[in-house]
Amino acid sequence: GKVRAPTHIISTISDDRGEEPCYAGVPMSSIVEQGYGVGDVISLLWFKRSLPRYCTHFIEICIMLCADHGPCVSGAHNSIVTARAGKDLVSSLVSGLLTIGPRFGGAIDDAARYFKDAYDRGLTPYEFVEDMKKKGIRVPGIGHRIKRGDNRDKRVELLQRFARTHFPSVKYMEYAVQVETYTLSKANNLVLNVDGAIGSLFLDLLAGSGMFTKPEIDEIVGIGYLNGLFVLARSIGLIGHTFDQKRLKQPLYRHPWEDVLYTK
Ligand code: Q5B
Repeated sequence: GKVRAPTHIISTISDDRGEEPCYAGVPMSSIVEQGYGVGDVISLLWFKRSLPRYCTHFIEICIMLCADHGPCVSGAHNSIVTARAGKDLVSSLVSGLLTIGPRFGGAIDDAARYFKDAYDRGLTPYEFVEDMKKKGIRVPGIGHRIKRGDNRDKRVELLQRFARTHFPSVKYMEYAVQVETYTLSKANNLVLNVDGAIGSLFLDLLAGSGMFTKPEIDEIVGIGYLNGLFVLARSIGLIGHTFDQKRLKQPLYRHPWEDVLYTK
């Protein structure tokens, strides 16, 4: 019989060999004609399944409200400086993206990991936070540079309101809120931030939708899919900041001496 040459790549999410590209087996004509949105496309290409409308709507809300947070945040600042140095779109974009990490925007996966572990082990918020403190680890998803207990992040409220209305269960999110109540009793800046809200609510989506098995949830949380939401969303804003600087013909950026503490 025929001997198949060994392949060097395995791919399971898309196929462009036929008349039209397919995402997780769904042809492009269905995607367009049935009015799929970007949440559905993410479901197909990241999770390899069609998710219920409330899940894809939630994904789209995450994308919309993480798309930008003004010119002063780390990512936008880098993109602006890079664009003003005369670099191209891709360079400006990636220079902003490279700031996404454990302190800025890239705490979603760790928030999901730590909240899931603590909730599943039945730790009280007090035990969880104090245990993290003993280990010298900041609670991912908690804390913000400008948001405070008396100046909450509206984005977090919007996500919570949507989930309380549409999700079958919000047990992980309610746990994160209890953690926030405890951390706020320690310091006023230790609010549940947008990373923590998305991390905890995505756990609720995974566990409550009935679309994922327990091993699949563990794999998604273990691999770390969720920072991808912030990376994807914030790319929209970083591209916008790059175009803005070029449109405004802004000169090379140089930081003022007065704003540097020169010391030995
Ligand atoms: N402390 C976010 O810190 C920030 C603590 C904590 C226990 C914590 C910090 C943090 C975890 C990572 C995280 C996502 C670096 C943030 C985002 C997107 C964004 C951004 C934007 C957008 C802020 C003062 C005291 C110290 C600390 C203690 C702080 N956080 N303790 N657990 N989590 N969070 N990142 O204000 O005793 O004085 O030494 O790492 O979730 O990135 O808008 O900017 O859309 O673009 O610099 O919203 O919270 O505070 O470092 O001066 O700390 O609080 O140990 O205690 P800050 P620090 P002490 S959302």
